[in-house]
Amino acid sequence: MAKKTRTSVPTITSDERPPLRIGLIGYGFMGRAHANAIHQVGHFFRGLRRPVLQAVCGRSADNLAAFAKSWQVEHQETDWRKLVARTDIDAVDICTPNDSHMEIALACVKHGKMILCEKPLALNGAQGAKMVAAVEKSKLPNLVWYNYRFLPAVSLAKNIVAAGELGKIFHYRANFLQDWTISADLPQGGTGLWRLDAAVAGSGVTGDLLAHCIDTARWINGDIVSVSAMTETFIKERVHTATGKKQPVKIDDACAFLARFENGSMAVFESTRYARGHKALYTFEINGEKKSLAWDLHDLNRLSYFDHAVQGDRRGWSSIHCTDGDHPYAGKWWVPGLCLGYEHSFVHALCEFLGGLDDPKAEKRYPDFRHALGTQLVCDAVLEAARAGKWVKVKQA
Ligand code: SOE
Repeated sequence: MAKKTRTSVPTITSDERPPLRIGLIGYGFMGRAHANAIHQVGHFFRGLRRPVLQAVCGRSADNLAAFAKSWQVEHQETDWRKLVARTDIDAVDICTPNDSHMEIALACVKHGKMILCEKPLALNGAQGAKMVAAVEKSKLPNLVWYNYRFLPAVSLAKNIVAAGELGKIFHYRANFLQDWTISADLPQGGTGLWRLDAAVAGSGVTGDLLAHCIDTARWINGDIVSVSAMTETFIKERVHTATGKKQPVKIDDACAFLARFENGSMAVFESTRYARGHKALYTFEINGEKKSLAWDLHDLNRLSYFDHAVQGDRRGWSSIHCTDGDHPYAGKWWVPGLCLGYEHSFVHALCEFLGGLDDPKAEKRYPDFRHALGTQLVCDAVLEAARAGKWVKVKQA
């Protein structure tokens, strides 16, 4: 049986603490996912400091007003510097494109705000290291929203591995497959398409998708020490929305890498935006001496489980539907058997962060800036390995 580890189910019951007033920068897809988490968390995870979406910031006043109305946000700003400087805000949630994470985070530290930052931490490890130095010096709580680890089945996989049930781990493999950039007519840059512009995104699938796989892998299986990689940019030029002209595409459309973990296990990771038919297929599998585990985002409540101790004609893969009261987080929602979804991963991330405010010495189940820097350094090493065509040692955070 997996040892039960803490999911920040809070012990403090007083409601007298002041609310945690959050200012959200960015109201796109991630802004909605985070706003939903801020609204939901207190209804299902009681006893936490109550988060309030106090203000929202974005560049288009019309979109901003619509977002504020829909999510009942009292204050609006069109300049992020003003939002960060507000005295009625305790924490800032950064949901902007990657090239602005560092500047905003450093300003947050200056103004004494806690930070919740969308992934990846920054454009690269050098930026990430500056962010880590600043938040650690200030001692301000900080989180990076690597959300998938907070799904019950993924958290259960972590608990099973942490309890040593797999024995020696031999293999880790993960995929994150999409197909939304296959058309050569798709421009690069601008709302929604900044992920194709290397100056804004930092990298392509490596920082956007493999970073999720790396976060989960490092959380469950420990540090990655060396990598060898190949990347490809299938469409070499795209019209840039800023200039209207064709410009070279500098992101990686696809990346496959091999890795060695500190614990001696070996790994294969693959990600692409050119896997026709796949919209967002994140899968991983871990093979140990005694057991194996496998998970698939398209069936996100299930953890597949193989136990070598089961002998004879009953031996085989079984499937745990992680919706029962003793599965991570699940018991706080509905009755056993009813499913959770993608959006719950963000609610659980926030729950862990808020729980950590009450009990800073407890085991941290959420990725802070330092953990996210470790992930960023793996991404940097992967890109360097692909460029150089050789194995690269990963710098440790
Ligand atoms: C890209 O399409 C994307 O939205 C990522 O940016 C997210 O982090 C991932 O969870 C889903 O895909």
